Amino acid sequence: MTGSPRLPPAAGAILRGDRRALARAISAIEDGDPSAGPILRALFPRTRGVPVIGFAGPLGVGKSSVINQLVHQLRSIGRSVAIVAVDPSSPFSGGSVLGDRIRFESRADDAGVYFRSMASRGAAGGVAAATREAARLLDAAGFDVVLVETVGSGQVDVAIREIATTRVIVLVPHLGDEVQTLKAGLFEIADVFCVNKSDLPGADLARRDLSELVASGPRDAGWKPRIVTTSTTAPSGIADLWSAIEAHEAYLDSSKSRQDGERHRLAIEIVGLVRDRVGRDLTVRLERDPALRRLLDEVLARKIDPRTAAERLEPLSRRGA
Ligand SMILES: Nc1nc2c(ncn2[C@@H]2O[C@H](COP(=O)(O)OP(=O)(O)OP(=O)(O)O)[C@@H](O)[C@H]2O)c(=O)[nH]1
Ligand SMILES: [Mg+2]
Repeated sequence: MTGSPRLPPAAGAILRGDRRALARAISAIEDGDPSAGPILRALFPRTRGVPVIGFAGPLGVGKSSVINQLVHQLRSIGRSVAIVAVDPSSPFSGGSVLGDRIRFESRADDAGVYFRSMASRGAAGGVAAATREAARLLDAAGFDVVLVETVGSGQVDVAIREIATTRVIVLVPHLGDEVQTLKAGLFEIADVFCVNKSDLPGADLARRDLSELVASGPRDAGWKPRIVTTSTTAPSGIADLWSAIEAHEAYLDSSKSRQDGERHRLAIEIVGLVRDRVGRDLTVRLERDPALRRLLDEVLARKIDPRTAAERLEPLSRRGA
């Protein structure tokens, strides 16, 4: 497989560990720049399917702090690691909310650590799709593990379902409202619960609440979410967290789940790409194609409603294709 004659130079550079080529390619993905396409295409066969560990949870619970500690842990056992911080660049989320959010330690001297933040400026399919493609480049570039932090909660958190092989939900003692959030969606995506800030009171109680939630979950599931307690101030529990993550990764391998999960994520990705492309084409044609323009005129004149127009648009657009 080596020495493929048509490997684009940027792809070759990424395989050789060139950080600047990697950074440029990720920016191209982020910007929706078509130059990313040939690089992704060339590198896809070189990806190994490394673990992608997603971290989600409410604002300020210590996701970045935990990841920083995990990076130390991974380096101490000789694993290289890439960290992707997903920031949807939404005005409703982001760094200024808490003021004191932790930044990832820059480790420019360590070739085994790479940090990158991702926004969704022009990326096809949004920030989740861009993050997935970036993780793939990081895999091809040789990193052993990819850690993904989603900033904020809601839609982007749920997006880790479509990217990560193991999902860690980070919480703090005094779950209260958070348990409600969990019930509303995060709970069903958790493979590992990390109760962080265990130096604060209430960690044991939080752990017990979570155990009850886990116990009341689906009986026949092959994997019961693990619960670990961590602190990053006087670091503790980080090795346990990594063990829980590795246990889940091992479970994926021992069951058919890794392949099934990958199949499912690939299906979502491919459908998303088609939807994106068809959507873009249709938007252009709706404005230019006379038959499609007439349809839009009818909606404007309140003769038909948008749903009816969508139903008619499908066959009309196919006829013109
Ligand atoms: N007491 C205590 N504070 C912690 C711990 N871990 C993180 N913090 C503090 O919690 C605050 C938020 O930490 P971050 O790591 O930025 O949390 P985050 O979840 O990444 O925050 P966002 O990305 O903004 O959602 C900082 O002030 C940290 O110092 C911990 O184990 N114990
Ligand atoms: Mg953070």
